Amino acid sequence: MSTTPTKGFIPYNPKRYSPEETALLSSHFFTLLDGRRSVRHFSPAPIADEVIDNLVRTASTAPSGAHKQPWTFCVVTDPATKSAIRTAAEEEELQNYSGRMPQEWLDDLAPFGTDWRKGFLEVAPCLIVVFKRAYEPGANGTKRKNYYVEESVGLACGFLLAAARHAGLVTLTHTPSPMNFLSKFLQRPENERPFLLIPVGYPASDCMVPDLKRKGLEEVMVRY
Ligand code: IYR
Repeated sequence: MSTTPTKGFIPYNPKRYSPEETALLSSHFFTLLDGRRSVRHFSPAPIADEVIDNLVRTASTAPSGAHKQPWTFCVVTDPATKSAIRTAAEEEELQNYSGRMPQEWLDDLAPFGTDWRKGFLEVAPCLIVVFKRAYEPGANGTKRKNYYVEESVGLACGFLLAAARHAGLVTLTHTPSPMNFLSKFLQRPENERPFLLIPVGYPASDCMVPDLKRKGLEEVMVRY
């Protein structure tokens, strides 16, 4: 059976695996990503530019509404910029942890041992600050629409975390709150809004993570 050629379409024939190979590959990928942990203790060891380029390339392969790719990945390795981001994030987080966050939230975070201090923002060799592009600026101040921006950028960030894990790197999915200061420090245009701040690096040699358990399949999946 052949499909009718359609203008603007090209053939797509990804490698077809046997059922056994498919089972093995799906299991291997699960094991790989099941080993991913959010990390707050980074080694300062640098990451090659080429590696970061590949992580961002991978993120940018994510599906997006009308293929608008409504994201910008700002890669920060400059120590002074990292330091300024840390200071600003800690100023906000100090207020969060000492009054702005309700007790229920603080209680929910207790197992993770987080507090207002964000040393990882300086220690991690690379901060990827992800911006969502609310719209695209057109000629004469017009605005071109983007679609499903949150979903699209969320998917791209997921791809980025998976790519980092695959390369043996660790990440933190960080949302300093509020994070408008990132737009200012990184001089982003009005159409871009900060979405996530993702420190990337190798884990510290004495890195510790909370002893979390993931939900079992029966808790997250319903078959019909
Ligand atoms: N942004 C704060 C608080 C925080 C909130 C959630 I939800 C977390 O999963 C972790 C932290 C902080 O970074 O400490």
